[in-house]
Amino acid sequence: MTNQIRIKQVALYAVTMRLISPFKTSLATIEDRNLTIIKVTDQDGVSGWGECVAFDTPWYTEETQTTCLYMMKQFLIPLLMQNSFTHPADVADRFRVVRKNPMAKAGLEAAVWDLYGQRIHKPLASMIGGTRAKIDAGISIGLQQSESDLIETIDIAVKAGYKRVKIKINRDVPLSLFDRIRTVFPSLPLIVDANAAFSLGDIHYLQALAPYNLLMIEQPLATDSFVDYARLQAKLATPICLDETIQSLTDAINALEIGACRVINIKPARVGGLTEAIQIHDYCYKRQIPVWCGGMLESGVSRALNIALASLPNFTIPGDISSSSRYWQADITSRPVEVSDGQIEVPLDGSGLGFDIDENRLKHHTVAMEIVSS
Ligand code: OSB
Ligand code: MG
Repeated sequence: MTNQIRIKQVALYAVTMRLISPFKTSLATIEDRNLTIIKVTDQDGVSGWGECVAFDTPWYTEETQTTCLYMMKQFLIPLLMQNSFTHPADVADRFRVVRKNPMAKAGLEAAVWDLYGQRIHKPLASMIGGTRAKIDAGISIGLQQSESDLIETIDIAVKAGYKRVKIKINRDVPLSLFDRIRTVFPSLPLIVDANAAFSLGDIHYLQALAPYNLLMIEQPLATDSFVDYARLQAKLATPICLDETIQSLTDAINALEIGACRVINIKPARVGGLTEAIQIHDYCYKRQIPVWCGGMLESGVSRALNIALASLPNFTIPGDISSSSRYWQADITSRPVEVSDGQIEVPLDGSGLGFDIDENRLKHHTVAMEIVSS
C-alpha cells in the first residue's frame, strides 16, 4: 500500500442515545444525546471511525449538531476528499482555511486518525507518543435535585473507584454544601465546574471556596472573558481551569500569557481535533501547566480517542473519562470502556482507536444516514 491516503467515502450516521440519567448543567439538561458518528473510507477500502459531539443547542459553545452537519457537508468533506494526504495532521492543516467550527473539524479528523492507525497497524496511543498503559479515571456529576442526592451520587462514584470527582455549580449553590461534602469526603480530589455561570462580581463567593481545598474551579466566567479571568486568577488562591474558553492553541497561549488560568481542560472536539489537542498538550508541558482530558457525554468512539490522548505525559490529572456504563445502557463500541481500580486500560495491541464499532447497535440508534462519495 502506498503512503498516500485518498478519502473516497464519508458516511454520516445521525444517532440518538438515551443517557442512563439526565445530565444537568447551569445552562442545559441533556437526556437524549444526539451525535453524528462518522465513517471514512479510503481508496484501498480501509475505514476509520469518528464522532461529532456538538450539542443540539448552542449552550456550551456556538456549534450545534445542525451547524456541524452543514459545515461538514458544505466545506470540510469536499476539502477532505479533494486530494490525497499522508498523515492526519495534513487534514488538520487543510481544514485551517475554514475558520473556527472546531467540533465539525474534529469529528472528521478523528475518523482519519483511526483510519491511519488501521493502515499502519498501530494503536492511536503509540502513534501520538503516549507514555501510559493505564489512565486514571474521573467522573463529572451534574446538578442534582437535592444536597443529599449529590452526596449519595458522589459516594457511589467514590465506591466505584473514581479517583477524582467533578461537580457542577452555579450561583444557587450555597457554601454550606461544601461543608457537607468535606465532612463526608475530607480528602476527595474535587473539581467544581460552573460552565460560565459567574461574573467578576461574584469574586467573594469564588474566594470563599479556598478553604475547601478544591483542585480547581473550572470555567467560572464567560467564554471570551480573558481579561476578567486574569483579574480573577490574580485574586484567587484556587487554580482556575479553562474549558469553553480554550478553542485552539492560540487561545491556550493567550490565556497562559496573561495569567488567565493555571490548568487547562483539553477536549479534542472543542479545540478542532486531536492534532490541535496534542499541540496544546505539548505547549502546556513545556510551560509546566498541568492538563486533563474533559468529556462531552460521548459514545465510546470519542472516549477511545480521549483515552489515547490522556496517555500523553502531561495529562497528570484524572480526566472526565468514565466507564461506558456511567453514560449508556449499551455503548456502540463492541466492548465497553471499563474502569477498574479507578483506571482505564489504554489499548496498545490493536490498531487505531482499539475499539471496534458494533454496527448492529449503531444501526439500532441511527435515525438518519447519509453517504458522500467521490
Ligand atoms: O463542562 O465539562 C463540561 C458535559 C457536557 C458538556 C460540558 C461538560 C460536561 C461534563 C461531563 O462535565 C463530561 C463527561 O463525563 O463526558
Ligand atoms: Mg467544563
